[in-house]
Amino acid sequence: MPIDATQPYDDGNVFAKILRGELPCKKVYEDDFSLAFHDIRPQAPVHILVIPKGPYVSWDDFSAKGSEAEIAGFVRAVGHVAREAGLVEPGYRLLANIGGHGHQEVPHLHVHIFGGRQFTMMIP
Ligand code: DGP
Repeated sequence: MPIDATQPYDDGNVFAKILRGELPCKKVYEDDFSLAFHDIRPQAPVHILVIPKGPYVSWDDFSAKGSEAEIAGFVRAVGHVAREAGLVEPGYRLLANIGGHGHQEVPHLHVHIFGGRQFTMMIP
């Protein structure tokens, strides 16, 4: 079920559990601000999720409340992960779902990195 992006942060969500090491993930990258791991239901040959380590429900509160260091670190992490995955050429897609209309299901900000196939203008 899509979430309400204005809800308070719930530290029982699955990505909070992954961050605390309570659930496993196939990690591809980690630094002070971010963690990246393979999506459990891949929609492309490469489907990686990048999450900030801070307690942010969505892009909305991260962009409003995240520190400059967290935001810069997270943006750099997304680019780094895509480069390391070899996606810059031929290209890739970034996606962040926000709230109900965005069909966000996990209430911890995540950016999807999709690659390894041709995408259309439509969201996959
Ligand atoms: P979204 O609709 O943007 O909230 O997408 C949530 C994504 O998270 C979806 O592609 C599946 C993925 N996902 C959900 N639970 C888990 C999990 O426990 N582990 C991993 N690796 N991915 C998960």
